[in-house]
Amino acid sequence: MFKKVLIANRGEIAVRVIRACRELGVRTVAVYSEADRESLHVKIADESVCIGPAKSAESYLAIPRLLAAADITKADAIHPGYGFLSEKAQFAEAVESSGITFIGPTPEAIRLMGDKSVAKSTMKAAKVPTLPGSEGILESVPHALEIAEQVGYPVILKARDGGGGKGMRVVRSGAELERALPMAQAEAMAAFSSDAMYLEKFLERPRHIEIQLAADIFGNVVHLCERDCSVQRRHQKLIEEAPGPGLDPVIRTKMGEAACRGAKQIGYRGLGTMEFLYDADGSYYFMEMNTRLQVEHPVTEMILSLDLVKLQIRLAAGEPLPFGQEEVIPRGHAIECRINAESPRQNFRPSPGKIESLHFAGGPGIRLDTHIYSGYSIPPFYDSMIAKLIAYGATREEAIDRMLRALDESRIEGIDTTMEFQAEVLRHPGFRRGGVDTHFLEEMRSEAAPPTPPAGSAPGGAESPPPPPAG
Ligand code: MV4
Repeated sequence: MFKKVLIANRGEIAVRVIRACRELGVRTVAVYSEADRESLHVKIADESVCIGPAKSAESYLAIPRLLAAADITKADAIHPGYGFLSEKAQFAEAVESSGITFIGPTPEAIRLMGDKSVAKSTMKAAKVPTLPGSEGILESVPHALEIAEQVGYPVILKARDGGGGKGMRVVRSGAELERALPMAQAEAMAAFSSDAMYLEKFLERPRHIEIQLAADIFGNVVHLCERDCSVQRRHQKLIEEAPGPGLDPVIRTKMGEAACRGAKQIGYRGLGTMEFLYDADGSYYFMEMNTRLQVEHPVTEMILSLDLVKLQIRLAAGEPLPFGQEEVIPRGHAIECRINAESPRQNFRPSPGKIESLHFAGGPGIRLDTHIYSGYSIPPFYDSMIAKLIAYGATREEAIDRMLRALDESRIEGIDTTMEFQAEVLRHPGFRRGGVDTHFLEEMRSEAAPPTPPAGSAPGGAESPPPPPAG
């Protein structure tokens, strides 16, 4: 096991990783920017190092500064958390070159899955279902038109280096494609410094179902049930749950096995998540793979009574998976609300500032992962997520009721949060019924607050402002 882990992150995930290390008897190093001096992760770590100014590019994204901090504190491993450098192959490489263990997959696996087009063809080769579309990058408008004709409209244009919906365009005709491709390319170029695009069949009303995976260095891979993350706003998840409501156990097993097959194909190790689009008829298609610990990992932890972060650290230290697939038995239901410092009534505008007073709910089945405390000032420079409230119950009904009870009981004064909005979602009959798709939120919002947005607008289209990077 490692002696000392440096956490190259901030906020609730830095706190979460420090907690796992503490339980493993591993010492911890927090790094922080000048804006995060008073952050909880700095207070609870064994040691801390200031790595630069508030701006992420000069602190949490500055590889030489992180490596210097690891060097002076003699850390033997680095945990990247989510966001920031967690999926940068170059960072994993630089860490390993310094003789430090990167708690995550190999740089090769990160690079392979970072190219969404190569990721898709790799998964197709492993017989993981994928949507029909271009094999590789679109070369020209005529090339794109030819493939779209073969596949049949509607199709969706996606950026090779994208993810999270940026540079995506839904296209319903050839004429539209001719106009949309150059625009999507320009958007991708601005966002990712590459205009490489691919195309695939567009599913009108999918659910976002993702499979949690864990792999050791000996080639063992297990699937750890699924999460349903369909409740999203502008590609930002707001509510996640596990297991997926109403998912057929046979399909669950097939999806899990497909995900394991894909992971084995690339020699994957550590924690990872395969995202699927899930159609109403029970068909599912690989979308992308996240090669990091995810924000929503707690819902999986709750239904499996498993500490995923401790598992991740043990796997990175070279330990074998401590259980087999037959021992993975989900029990009960868990829901997570991502509490953001935002004003739902002002189009979810960020609401940083001082927390004047704070009371969080507790009681049966309630868990809170957060770095905030009474008197803490939320800096305006980073992601607006300030806490994750997780409710567990024997049934989905019980989990929903507990979440509503906990949201109602919790008080955060001094800033606006998304809590009331999430309560509204949980009370909605459509959500209670279960199995909502990725359009649920926008429809619910247009029910409540007309006028309705223009119909048929592309996901990840010209909406603004872009959210800051998160998990
Ligand atoms: C799709 C799709 C429908 N068909 N691909 C959005 C984020 C990016 N990772 C992929 N996304 C989508 N890809 C095909 N072929 C619909 C979406 C999508 C979506 C997916 C998951 C969760 C929320 C979403 C919201 C809008 C669109």
